[in-house]
Amino acid sequence: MKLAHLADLHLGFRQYDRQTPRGGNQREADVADAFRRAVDDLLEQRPDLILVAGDVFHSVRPTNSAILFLFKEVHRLRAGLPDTPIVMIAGNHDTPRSTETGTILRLYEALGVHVVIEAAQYLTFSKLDCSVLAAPHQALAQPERPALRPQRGTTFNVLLVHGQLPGLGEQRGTMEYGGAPVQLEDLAPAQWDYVALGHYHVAREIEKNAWYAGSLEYVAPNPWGQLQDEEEYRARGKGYLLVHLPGSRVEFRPVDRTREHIDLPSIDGKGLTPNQLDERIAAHVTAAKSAIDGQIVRQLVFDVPRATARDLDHAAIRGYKARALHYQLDLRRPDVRRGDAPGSFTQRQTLPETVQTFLEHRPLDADLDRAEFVRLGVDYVARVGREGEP
Ligand SMILES: [Mn+2]
Repeated sequence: MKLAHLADLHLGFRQYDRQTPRGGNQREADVADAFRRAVDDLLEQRPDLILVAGDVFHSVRPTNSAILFLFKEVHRLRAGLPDTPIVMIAGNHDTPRSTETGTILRLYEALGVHVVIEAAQYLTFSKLDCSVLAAPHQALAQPERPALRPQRGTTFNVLLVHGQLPGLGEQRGTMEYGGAPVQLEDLAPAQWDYVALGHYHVAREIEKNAWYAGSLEYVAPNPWGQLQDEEEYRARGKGYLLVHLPGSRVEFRPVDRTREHIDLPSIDGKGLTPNQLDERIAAHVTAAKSAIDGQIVRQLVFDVPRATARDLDHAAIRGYKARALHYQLDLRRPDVRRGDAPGSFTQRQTLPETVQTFLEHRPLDADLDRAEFVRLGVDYVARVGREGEP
């Protein structure tokens, strides 16, 4: 049999204030497009079983447009693959803090999706001679973690789980806060035909038969670090996994993205005049391997004194910002130790910086303004800090 393993769709994720012609958030549309392309590919590949390993939505209260979008796409899967069961578990992003809040994921049960939100649950698909133990975030976040072991009433036994294995994404801040910690011994990959993991956003083999599928788009945290993680693991961008059982041969199915993340080569600003730095920045824009227009671009510059930053050609920088979907000129002060990226844990951070990094990644309801939320949080911490001063 052939199963499809998807994870971390983060539908409804929003970023930057660029709008689509219809007035939606452009990045939200990008994330939706990636999933639509994955559905297109699923309809061609015709897996016998589809597993979605949590963080279906970016927030517990997604927008109506995100809810409707998923409804249409699941309906498309149901119509095209009527005999293929779909199993969805909740991740840390779509687990309500109180049970009374309820979860919109239940809506998709109306389309025949098997939705598992709280306790771990065995689902048996007798036609496939396959049983799935679905262990959502909530099940693993309990102090008493359930033993994740197969029942062995079927030929195939698959574990579907949303959790955080130690040691991943620590170097570049690419592991999200708030995941349920899980140990490899808890999962016991040798006991299973396959272990489908969600939570870490980079496709990653843990064991031959245990994988993180990764997200379908460069959603938070730290997409630049995710690119570096991919390079380290020789992962091939974003996509989902097609797993052939028995033997768990894993096939990565890349999913095209609407736009690229372009990390321009970093610049050492030490000793450069504002004019010289302007020239280097401009040269990198010109030399970018694909034009920056419509892309998401970062230019890191180390060792830039405040006065140099002030006297840069801000009109030119505004020009780059207008061309790209997002152009981030990341100027680091001379006293900041070199880290790979913002949010990198190798940097020593002040308390307000730590709070800022945390709040920037904390799951939020869709109707909250994150920039304002972060600003308020950092402001409160800074104020308390000042109160302690003489
Ligand atoms: Mn996630």
